Amino acid sequence: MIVKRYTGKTAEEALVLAKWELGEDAIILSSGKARDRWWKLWETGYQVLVATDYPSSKERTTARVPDSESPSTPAMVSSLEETAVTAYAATNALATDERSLELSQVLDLLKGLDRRLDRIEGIPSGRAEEVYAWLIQEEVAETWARRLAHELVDTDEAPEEETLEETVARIIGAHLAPPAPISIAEPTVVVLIGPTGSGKTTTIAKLAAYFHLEQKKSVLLITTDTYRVAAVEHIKTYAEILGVPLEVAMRPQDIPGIQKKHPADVVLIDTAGHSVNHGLYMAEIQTIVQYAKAREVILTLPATMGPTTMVETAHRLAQDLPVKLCITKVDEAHHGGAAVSALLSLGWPLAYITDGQGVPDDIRVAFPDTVAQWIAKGVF
Ligand SMILES: Nc1nc2c(ncn2[C@@H]2O[C@H](COP(=O)(O)OP(=O)(O)O)[C@@H](O)[C@H]2O)c(=O)[nH]1
Ligand SMILES: [Mg+2]
Repeated sequence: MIVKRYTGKTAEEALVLAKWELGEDAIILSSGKARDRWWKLWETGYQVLVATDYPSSKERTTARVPDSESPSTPAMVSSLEETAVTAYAATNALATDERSLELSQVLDLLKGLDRRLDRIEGIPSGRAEEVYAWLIQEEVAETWARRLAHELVDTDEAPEEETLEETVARIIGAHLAPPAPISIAEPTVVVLIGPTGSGKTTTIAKLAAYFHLEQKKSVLLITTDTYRVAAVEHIKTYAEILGVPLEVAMRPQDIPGIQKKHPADVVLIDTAGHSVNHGLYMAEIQTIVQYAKAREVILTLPATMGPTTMVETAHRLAQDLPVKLCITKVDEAHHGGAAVSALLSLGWPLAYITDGQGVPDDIRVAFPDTVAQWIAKGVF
């Protein structure tokens, strides 16, 4: 009897190897994640432990059968292979029809795998691995890098002469929704929320400049950030330069009165940034959105944040509001992978990307191609 271990990227791949070498009568004794780390890129693989009675059935009879009187202990079982031999002997005791059922299940699995392998043949060799390595280097979260690379293996289309950068951009772009910038088809009220220093006030100034100077719309700025010294001065400076009114709302309840006093096509409301653990702030966001009758809530998140913090912060701040995202400071992030991983995990609409401190220029509508190229080429 032969008992052998086969390792592959997936359990199916390991099985095919086993089938090729040991033939179709081979029986799986165990399967699971490989313990060693030989598979460098993917880091983990799968292994199956397989037995066959080739070359001689005589060996079967020599396989050790555990003594039912003395339960096996770790000391008795010196290796995985030894366990396998024991298990194989036990398998022999199964009814023949049970064994053939097991074999037919394995064969079904292998047939499915053969079909999958046919499709894989169309992919340039090693492209999925190259894409995976690229994504990891760009600091895309490991789970997303793995998933995107696997999708590349699963897909039927593999355009010829596509460069690696183009492949990376294509698979990321396919996951991103069309951009969702502020709609000014009718008068609108927009509240910006986000952690401290994430770029709310600067982004408001950029948006105000665009709507007022380029789109020739009437714009009203309201700030509810009365917590920080100089916060009001900050936004006031922009309002004066742009020539748009700015009002300070000491309480959310003041907002409707202010809106009545300054009817405008676009009302942009600035908020203070607090720790997401600050319960009062979370409640205040809700109250501001309600009093302002806001049509849109934009959450600014810096690209310099880690993906996990980004996702957690987004969930905490957004609560159940219909939030659109604005990824700020992409010019400061050495790699775009963290932000893209967070975007992919959240799946929320992305409105804008900001890439500098400059008002009004450093903001753009977040087209999937733009974001994808950021990862693929490190440029916009
Ligand atoms: N590099 C870079 N800096 C930015 C960007 N957006 C905002 N900032 C800077 O980040 C700092 C905090 O911005 P601010 O608008 O005050 O954040 P707020 O606390 O959320 O209102 C300021 O120094 C801004 O100039 C950006 O896209 N890129
Ligand atoms: Mg601010």
